[in-house]
Amino acid sequence: MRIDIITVLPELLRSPFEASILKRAIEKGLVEVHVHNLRDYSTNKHKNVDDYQFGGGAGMVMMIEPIDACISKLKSERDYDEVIYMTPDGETLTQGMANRMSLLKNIIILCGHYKGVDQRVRDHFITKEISIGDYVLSGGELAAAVLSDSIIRLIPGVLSNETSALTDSFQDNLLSPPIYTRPAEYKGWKVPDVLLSGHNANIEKWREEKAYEHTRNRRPDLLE
Ligand code: 6GU
Repeated sequence: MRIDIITVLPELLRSPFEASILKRAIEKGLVEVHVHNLRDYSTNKHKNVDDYQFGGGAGMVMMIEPIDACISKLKSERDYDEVIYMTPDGETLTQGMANRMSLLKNIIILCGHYKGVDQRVRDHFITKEISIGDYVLSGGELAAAVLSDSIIRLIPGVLSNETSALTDSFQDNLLSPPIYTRPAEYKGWKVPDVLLSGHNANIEKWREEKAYEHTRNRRPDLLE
């Protein structure tokens, strides 16, 4: 898979891909992440990428020309499955969306900034608009990193057996059960006996019950 991220703040999109699972996925050649500085595609001598709103109103708008230049260059080099715009009024990201996107070959992610992009970008270039939740971030960069992480970790070969995505919270619309490691007792606080029993069927049954109980308490909406 190849992910091309277009942003006015490329520095915000370095470190997420330089550690741990995402770094290893890139090193293994399972994903390529290319970050493009929108300013490099500015079409005027001042290197502007934003301008005042028509009709007035506070806040700048990302201009269509640099975005068209960058997206068109990328599209001339390969086909893209989706051109995604990160915006708080997009469709809220779910595990199901991440699962489906992990099967794609090439995607572009455009990070919104300032007040957002000229509507014509959304009308003519964007195929999918995604939000990561009902709160407002300063820009789409952190949201793009969240989206990329949620997708990349699902690409076959990225996670090892020990870190398998199959037992993650949300993977079956269930939250994860409690987990423990050594010591088996700390300050009198004990690990549940069943987990030390070595009886795999009982352990599985316990985990399933706890997952349901936890989901019922915290996120009953997931069980509906
Ligand atoms: Cl994608 N962008 C911004 N700026 N804020 C957000 C978001 C995206 N998703 C949730 N809040």
